[in-house]
Amino acid sequence: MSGEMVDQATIVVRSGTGGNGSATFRREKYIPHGGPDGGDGGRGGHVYLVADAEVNTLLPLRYETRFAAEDGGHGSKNRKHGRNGSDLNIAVPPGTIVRAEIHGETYTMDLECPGQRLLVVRGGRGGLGNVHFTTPSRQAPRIAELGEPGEELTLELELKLIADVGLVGFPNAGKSTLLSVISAARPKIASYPFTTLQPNLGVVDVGFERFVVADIPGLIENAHQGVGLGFDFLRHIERTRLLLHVIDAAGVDGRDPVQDFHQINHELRSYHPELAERPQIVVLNKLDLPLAQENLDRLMRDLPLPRSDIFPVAAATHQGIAPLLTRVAQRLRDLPVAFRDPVSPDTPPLTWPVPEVDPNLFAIEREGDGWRVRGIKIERLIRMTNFDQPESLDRVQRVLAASGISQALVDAGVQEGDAVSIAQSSLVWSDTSTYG
Ligand SMILES: Nc1nc2c(ncn2[C@@H]2O[C@H](COP(=O)(O)OP(=O)(O)OP(=O)(O)O)[C@@H](O)[C@H]2O)c(=O)[nH]1
Ligand SMILES: [Mg+2]
Repeated sequence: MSGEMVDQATIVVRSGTGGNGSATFRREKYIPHGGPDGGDGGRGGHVYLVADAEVNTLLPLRYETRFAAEDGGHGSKNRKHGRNGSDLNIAVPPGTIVRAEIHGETYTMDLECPGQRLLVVRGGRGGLGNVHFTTPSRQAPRIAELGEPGEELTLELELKLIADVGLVGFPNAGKSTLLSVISAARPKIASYPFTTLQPNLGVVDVGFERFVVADIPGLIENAHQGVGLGFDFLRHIERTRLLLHVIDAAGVDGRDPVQDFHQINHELRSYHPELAERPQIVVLNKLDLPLAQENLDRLMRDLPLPRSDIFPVAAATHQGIAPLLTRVAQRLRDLPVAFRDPVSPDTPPLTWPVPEVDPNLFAIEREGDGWRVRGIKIERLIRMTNFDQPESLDRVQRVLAASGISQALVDAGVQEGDAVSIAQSSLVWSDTSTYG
């Protein structure tokens, strides 16, 4: 497809960080140390892309390119939970294609139907407050989790061009010539039939209005049965709102222009009855040729359309083009865009089809002179650990032991004093306490 106007944008989205859990204690009269009463942090806001039928361009996203959902509120005393951060909805036009790279893989999602939502980045979890960390041996836990950090992702957005207008007609009628005159598209033009082998799209600006025109290969008798090239391409214009029916008014190829008109409509009807019912504007082309001038009165009389929808033009010499485009823009204003059916608001959002991984799995690799531990659960724990709290460090050590990670490090040959990196943190291995 060749379309000179590409509607695209690159944005960076960030989900909210979870709120921190609280490590507070009840204050009671006469009791020096009341029990733990620190509440949990709230979840960070998610970021969604939402296909919105009211939006028809990605242009605003070229000016505002960074988006962040709200962070979760921190937990506080009296077991008070932090507020969840508000989710952020970014409106995009239906027909937007979204691309992102996640863990080195590129994913592509299609937001085609109005109302469709894509969860692009999840908000971080809220940290647990100290009420969760009491054990029989530890009645006053001075430990609470940090909120999980939000995620950042770069999104490449591209709006699929959906043709508003389809060009139909016999081969050689001048469809591609017309497209090249009304848009910046540069389709191949030649004096033999079937010059156009692939659909071309062109964007047409008329005043403040803009529409997309699709040029398809010429149709011939029995195109609907797959004769010629028409069959494959009729589907490209199935969703257009208006057809521009281009007729060689001079009959250069020796056919009668009125018969051409009926023949093409017969092919459209046979392919899809609905396609023949689509509003049409007829373009009588090649009016620069004497034969076309001779045919003109008869054509105006015999074509079963109001005169206001028949336009004599000479595409090759750019004659008669302006009133034609004004009429097309005017007709389109009253023709609704054929969106896909909207999805109901309670439909769950789409998510990236990232393969599911057991969160307990971990892997150990060398990193410089030290080691790196990877794994969903252990990385999340580390991100949510407040290393200022000695009891949090104990907790990390217990998890490392219980999950088998410590043993795996030993088996791999970890030495006293080695750096062990997990997520953004670097710990120092100590044989005596596992971690120092
Ligand atoms: N004299 C004259 N020739 C024209 C005019 N418009 C197009 N042509 C010629 O008609 C021939 C076919 O033009 P195209 O635009 O390739 O026709 P098409 O309908 O796209 O043809 P296919 O792609 O084969 O279906 C070319 O030689 C053009 O130069 C016109 O207004 N006047
Ligand atoms: Mg062509």
